[in-house]
Amino acid sequence: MLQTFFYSLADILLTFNAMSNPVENSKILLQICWACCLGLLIATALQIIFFSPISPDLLELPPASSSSVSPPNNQLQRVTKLGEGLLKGPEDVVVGEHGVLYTATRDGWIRRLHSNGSWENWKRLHSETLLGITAAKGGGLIVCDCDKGLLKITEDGITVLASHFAGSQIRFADDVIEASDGSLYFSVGSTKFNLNDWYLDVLEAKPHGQLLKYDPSTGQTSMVLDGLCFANGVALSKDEDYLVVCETWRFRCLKYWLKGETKGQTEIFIDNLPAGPDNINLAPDGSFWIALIRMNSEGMEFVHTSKALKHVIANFPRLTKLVNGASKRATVINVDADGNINKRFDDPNGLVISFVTSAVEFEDHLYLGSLSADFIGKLPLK
Ligand SMILES: *[C@@H]1O[C@H](CO)[C@@H](O)[C@H](O)[C@H]1NC(C)=O
Ligand SMILES: [Ca+2]
Repeated sequence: MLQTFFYSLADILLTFNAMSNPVENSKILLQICWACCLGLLIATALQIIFFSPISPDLLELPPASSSSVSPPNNQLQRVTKLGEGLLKGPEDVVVGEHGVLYTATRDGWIRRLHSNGSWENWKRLHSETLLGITAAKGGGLIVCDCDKGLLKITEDGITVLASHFAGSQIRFADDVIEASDGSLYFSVGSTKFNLNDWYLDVLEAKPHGQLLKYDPSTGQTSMVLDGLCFANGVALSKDEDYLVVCETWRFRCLKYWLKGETKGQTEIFIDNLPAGPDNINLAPDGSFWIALIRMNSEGMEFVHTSKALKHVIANFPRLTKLVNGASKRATVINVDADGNINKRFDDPNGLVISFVTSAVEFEDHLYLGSLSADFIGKLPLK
C-alpha cells in the first residue's frame, strides 16, 4: 500500500517537473498535498495496527457511584507533609524498629525518619524502580525493585534474594510481606510491561500478574497465584491465617488461605471497589488500609470500551497521560477483616495529595505514600 503511494507521488513529481503552466502547477501542488495527507494517514494506521505495544481486551470500569461505598470527601486535604521536597515519589512507607519510618524514592534512596524528626539518607540502590518495602523481622528491609527483583537491605549492605523465577527474570516486583516463619510473599504486577509502561497493562486488560513466595530456608521462589489482573499490594491477616492480594484493574482484592481447612484456597476478599487497589497494610486492630488509584480521567471512560481506541492511545505516551487519571485524585479506605468498608478518606481533586499508593497506620496516624508527591502525608486518625 505504501509502495503504491510513493510510486504515484513520484509520478506526480515527475509530471510537475516537466510542466511549466502555472495554473496546472498549482493544481498539481494541491494533488501532492492531498497525497501527502493520505500517506500520513495510511502510515499512522499501519503503525497503530502492526506496531501496537498491546493486544487489548475491553475493561469494565467501576460505576461512578456505588451504593456500598460512601461518596468522596476531602479528609485527605488535612494531611501534613513530611520531608517535603526531599522525597521523590515515595510509593511505599513502613514503620520499622524504634518507630523509624522508611520509604523508597524514585532516585533510588531508602530514606528514614527518626522519631526525633530528622531525615537520614540511609541506603542508595541506583534504581528508579523501587516500589513496595517491608520491615524484616530480624532487622533491615525487604525491597521490591521492578528491575532487579526482591532485595534485602541491612546496615551491612544489599543482597538480591530473588531475581529469577521459572527461567525468566522477575520484572515488576511490586509489594512484599514477611510471614513469621520468614517466608516472603510478593507480587509481580505484570510479566509483560515495565513500571514506566504500567498503564499499558491497564489498557491491555489481560491478566499478567502473579503472587510468588520466597522461602529463605531453601532460597527457592515458587508460584502461589497466577493470572492476576495487575497483582499489587500484599498483606497478612493479624493471625496470618490468610493473606490479601490486590488486583488493581480488576477493582478487587483476593483472600488466599494459609491455614485451616481452606488452606490453599482463594476467595474474593472485597470487590466492586470505586478505584484500583494499590498497596494494602494491616492496621493494629486487624482491619486493612487500602490505597485506591483512579484508572481513568473524568470523561475518558469510553477509551476502555474500544479496542481500536486502546491501540491508538497505547501508541502515543502523551495520550496515555491524558487517559490515566491517577494523578488527579487520592482515595484511601479502611476495610474490616470481613471485607466491609469502615472508612473512606479522599482528596477528590488532588489539591493537597494525589496518586496515593499506600497507607500505613502507626500510633493513631496514617502515613501516606504517593507516586506523584514529593512528601509523605501524615493524617491524624483521632
Ligand atoms: C536523631 O536521631 C538519630 C538516630 O538516633 C541521630 O542519628 C540524629 O543525630 C538525631 N538528630 C537530632 C537532630 O537529634
Ligand atoms: Ca504498589
